[in-house]
Amino acid sequence: MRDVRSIKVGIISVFVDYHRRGQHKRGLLQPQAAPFIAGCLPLDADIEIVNDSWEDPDFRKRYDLLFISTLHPDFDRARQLSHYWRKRGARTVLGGTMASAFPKLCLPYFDAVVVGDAETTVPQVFDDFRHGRLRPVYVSSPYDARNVPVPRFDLMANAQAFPLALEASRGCTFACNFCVLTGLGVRYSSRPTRSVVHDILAAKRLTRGATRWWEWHKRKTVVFYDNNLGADHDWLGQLADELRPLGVYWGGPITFDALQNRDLMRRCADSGCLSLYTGLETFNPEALADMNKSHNVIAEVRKVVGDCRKLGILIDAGLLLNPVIDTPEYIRRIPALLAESGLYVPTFVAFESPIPGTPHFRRLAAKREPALLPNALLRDFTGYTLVTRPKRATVEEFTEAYRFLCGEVCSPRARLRKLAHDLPRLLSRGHLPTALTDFFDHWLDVPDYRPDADRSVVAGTDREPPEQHRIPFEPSDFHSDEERRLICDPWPVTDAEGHVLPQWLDNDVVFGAGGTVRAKAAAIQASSAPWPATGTYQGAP
Ligand code: B12
Ligand code: SF4
Repeated sequence: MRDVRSIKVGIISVFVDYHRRGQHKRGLLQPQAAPFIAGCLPLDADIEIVNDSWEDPDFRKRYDLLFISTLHPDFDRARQLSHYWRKRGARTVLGGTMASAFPKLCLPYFDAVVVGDAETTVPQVFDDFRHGRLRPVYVSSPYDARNVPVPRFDLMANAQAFPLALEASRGCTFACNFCVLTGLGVRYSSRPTRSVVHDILAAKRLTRGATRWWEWHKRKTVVFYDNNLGADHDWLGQLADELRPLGVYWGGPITFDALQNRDLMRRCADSGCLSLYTGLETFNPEALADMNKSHNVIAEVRKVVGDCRKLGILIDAGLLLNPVIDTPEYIRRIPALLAESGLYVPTFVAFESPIPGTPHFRRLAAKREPALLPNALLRDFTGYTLVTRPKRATVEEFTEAYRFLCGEVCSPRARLRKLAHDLPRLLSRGHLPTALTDFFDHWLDVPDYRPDADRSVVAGTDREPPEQHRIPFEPSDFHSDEERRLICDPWPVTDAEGHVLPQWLDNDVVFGAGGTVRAKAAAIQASSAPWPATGTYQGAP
């Protein structure tokens, strides 16, 4: 059995720039899986976190045990990183939504794959590794708030804008068709509000040395990384009441029904809430119904945004374009609809992406006529490359309208109009911190999601992300050309006609009612057949 302190542990949150510029994304939201996983490990373990969206990994480093977290479209890079470090002696463990949805596909490229949550699995993985008995698949136990560790806020404090970052609940009560959570199984649990407060105080302590004197915002701002802070209105009200004495500012994601609850919003505002993000998705009722997102009420958007602003809460919203329902005419009207609602600038505009494993994906895959575009690669499923065939326009018309929309809503004019609209209203009511947040969000930290001119933004033909070739492999890292291909070539999802490849239809729902892990998921055994079936990749020694 190895001594805990002698094991060099790495945790990488993989990132590929979905605008395909090969840039880092030092925005306000950073992946929090790594500090969370670190919190599940012994306190005296030797742990290093690499936040790939903030900075490149140091390829000279050596690890004994490497945890890798990835979303679906970043999986090509996750596979490459795993191979690189396996060749250099590490054992690698994959977790996250892609691993949970498709463990059997992932397994050949990692030493172990984790299905579900980190709390109960990571300690087992670590213990098994110490004893030299790492198993291929680990499946989490049902969510239990008592198992949630204090994240190691200290280990990523320098690689994110707001280090006081944590989850207060897990899951969501809704079941939007496009959502990865729906694909994994609808579940929701909240933590006792006191333990959330406990973690915030711990975060302040742990990050004390990691901020400079002028970075007061880092010490005073809490960002919740929940899927939906407002799934239980009573609980959120209670959390707000408990946050109030802390004197912090806070923000997080929330569903529209909670924004409509005026009393709840007042309690949130009184407790320091400055901004809330909501998945508005669309102004098109037909598209909303198609997404199964009936909790959004389009006719109420202007009122809700205005009411929250009066309380000093800034509402940010993301938009999705539904290629099956939306028309170019509708897309071109969006800037006017955004202005009418008082939103002006959305957090992002993306194509509704049928992420493999979701109900939306399965529904499109089941169509007799291919509903997806030909030669779509897994890396195309970011929302910033079109993968669904538009139904009411040609691909060119649809992508043209998308480019027009991005140009309009990212323009300095749209941002100035937003600030000219909001700032007098906020300042006249004395909401200075919210006005500053608004200014920061819409002037200083605006992501430019206008696609570069040489991108097609269409699956199968879009520009390659530069990260695809950025791992410094040695020729000796591969036994054969075929092995190099299996590791380095991007994974396809559809064939040359747009039919979904069969391996993407073989996945199971993980979570059952009440957050239980379904028997089928719990019984997943190590796959003996590496994918692709013709491949000979047997894993690095
Ligand atoms: C921060 C964030 C981002 C960040 C960082 C992304 C990242 N890698 O996490 C940025 C801004 C880059 C981002 C972008 C996008 N995101 Co985002 N994002 C989030 C958010 C709000 C928080 C993620 C987080 O840190 N959670 C807290 C940690 C502790 O939990 P967790 O990540 O869920 O991990 C748990 C388990 O999965 C497990 N786990 C995770 N990794 C590992 C690894 C190992 C080894 C183990 C053992 C366990 C494990 O441990 C955790 C506890 O159980 C989530 C919503 C949410 N609340 O999860 C959406 C979410 C992940 N994003 C989502 C989407 C759709 C997007 C966008 C497409 C949105 C858009 N149109 O711009 C883009 C595209 C991303 C891409 N690469 O293609 C989806 C899922 C996408 C997917 N493919 O799985 C989510 C779930 C939101 C939703 N409900 O739809 N996002
Ligand atoms: S409300 Fe958000 S988190 Fe909940 S199912 Fe819909 S998209 Fe997913």
